[in-house]
Amino acid sequence: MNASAKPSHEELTRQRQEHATAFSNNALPACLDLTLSEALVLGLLKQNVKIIFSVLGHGSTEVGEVLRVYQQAGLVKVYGVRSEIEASHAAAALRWVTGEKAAVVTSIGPGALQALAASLAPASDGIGVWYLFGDETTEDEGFNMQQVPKNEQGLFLQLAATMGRGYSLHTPLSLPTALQRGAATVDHPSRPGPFYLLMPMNTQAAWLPNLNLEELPEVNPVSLGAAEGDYARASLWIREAERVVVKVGGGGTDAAPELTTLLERSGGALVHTPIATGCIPYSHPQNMTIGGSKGSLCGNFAMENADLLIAIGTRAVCQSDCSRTGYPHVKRVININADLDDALHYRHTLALVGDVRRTLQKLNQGIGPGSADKTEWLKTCAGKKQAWQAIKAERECNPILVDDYWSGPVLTQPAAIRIATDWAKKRETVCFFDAGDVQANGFQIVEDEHPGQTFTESGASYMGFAVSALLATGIATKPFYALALTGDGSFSMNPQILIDGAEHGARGCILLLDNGRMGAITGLQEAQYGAGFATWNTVKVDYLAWARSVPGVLALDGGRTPEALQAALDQARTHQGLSLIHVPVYFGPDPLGGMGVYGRWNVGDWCTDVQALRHEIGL
Ligand SMILES: Cc1ncc(C[n+]2csc(CCOP(=O)(O)OP(=O)(O)O)c2C)c(N)n1
Ligand SMILES: [Mg+2]
Repeated sequence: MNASAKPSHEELTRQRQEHATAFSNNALPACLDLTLSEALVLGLLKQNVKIIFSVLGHGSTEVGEVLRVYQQAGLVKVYGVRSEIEASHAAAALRWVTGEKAAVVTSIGPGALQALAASLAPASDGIGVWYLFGDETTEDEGFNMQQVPKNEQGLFLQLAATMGRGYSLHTPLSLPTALQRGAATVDHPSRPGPFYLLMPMNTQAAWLPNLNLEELPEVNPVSLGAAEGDYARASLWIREAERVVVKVGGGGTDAAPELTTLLERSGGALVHTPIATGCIPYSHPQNMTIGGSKGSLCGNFAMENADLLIAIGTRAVCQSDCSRTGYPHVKRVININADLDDALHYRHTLALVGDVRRTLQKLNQGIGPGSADKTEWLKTCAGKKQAWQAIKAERECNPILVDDYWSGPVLTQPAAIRIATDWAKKRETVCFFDAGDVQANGFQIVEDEHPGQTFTESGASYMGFAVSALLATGIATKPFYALALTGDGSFSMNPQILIDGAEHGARGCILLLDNGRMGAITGLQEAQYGAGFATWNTVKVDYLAWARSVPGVLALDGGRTPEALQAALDQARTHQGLSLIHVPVYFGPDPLGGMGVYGRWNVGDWCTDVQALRHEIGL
């Protein structure tokens, strides 16, 4: 095929339409004349990236124009939204819940920086998302508006590459390599993450004559194998231990059968991180539920008293191991992780580096049935789980407290969350949790029987994630219904969802638990310094009026009793689109207003003691 010069605008559009049709019919020629932006879109399509969340700007109009033509041809679907943060959260939620890939397309500068900030969520939770950011021109003719205002090169790339992996399309023909790096990041077999493709404004429209399309990478699924390791020694350690705790993080969420066998064969008590809720059924007698800085009575008991830790797919975030003070009596660690650094995190470790499920299968074989009897340990743990259930039941029986801000009796957060999550469970509704007390009470309360019931963005704990995640519900190839449990603080960070959710067919309900404050932080301030500061408002916002102002959004008062909340949830579910239920909730010193704290945390004025303990333990 003869390479041509770049054609006129009309001809370019016609050619793009022709390419799109040929792509649909699997009839593209081996080589094409096209712009870098079109090649990029074709490359993403070859990677199965068809969903785009965007806030376009002057830094991304060229790629936007290609997307317009490709959307007309039915190959991509572009959702123009009102905040890059919301766009990023929606893309992350879509991948997390359904596995479908998406790209976030922004302009240069503030738009890219907002998306970069939000990408802390997929970076922390291990979710593969593409980011396409407009970037400064490569000829350095002078400052570009919105670039980082320094006379230096590639500063956005430096920023992005600090968060994840990035690539600048500085040289157009590096595109195939850029796409391959992106695929390896976004589809990484054990720890996917965000990939940032920086698109300089002057290369987006660069003409690539006769581009060999073979160079654009295919999807290439890769799986890891079981760890090579000393399984005999691991089995011996398990036999010799008296009190085994099995700690499961996000990397262990799809290993229920293997975890169950491990529990049978090791006599261990399982404790999980917030993200791994449902890794085995809550009702399993050896499931001690959540453990960590906030934790639970039984989960933290198991961690506190164990002498052997089997860590599985966890990167030991402060919240989950009490800032490295969570296992004061652990003498040995068996650490199963695909990441070497994570596997070697603790001392006295036997690291098994490989795929979690396959490694567990080998370990289970190694231990064999009937070799470890830890009846006493499991009996004590079961007693603690009973005590934890009693704490929960007490809150269920006392759902209403008198509150200062609301000048009267209102529901407590634990009661409202319990009602809502029970309701969701019965209706196979996915629950997203936003940051704050809502999130912490939430992961203490939920009783998931399998993964995929609760999505609690606890990696970055990014306020506004849950409500923005609702955007994914109507966009997914198989749409789903979801409940976003959020606080007044978190919802106010991303209220765009009301407009974008209505516009793009979200199916879900925002359950807004309003305590007129950023309660989690007031709570911390009071616990550490005896006084809250700058974490509340005195104005009472009419959130129902916000919801009512958007056509198609159903606004419901959730009331002040369990019955009223139930009724509102039922009514919300009959609505096809997006709804918002406003529930005033209690904030105050009454222990029935929260679920309690069972662990330690290296923050504020607790640091001296927590750090001293960490060094004393020396794990
Ligand atoms: C974007 C962002 N900013 C700040 C924080 C720190 N932070 C964590 S929870 C929280 C307060 C949450 O308030 P709200 O959503 O009302 O929930 P509540 O604790 O009152 O239940 C803050 C400020 C955060 N996690 N995310
Ligand atoms: Mg609040």
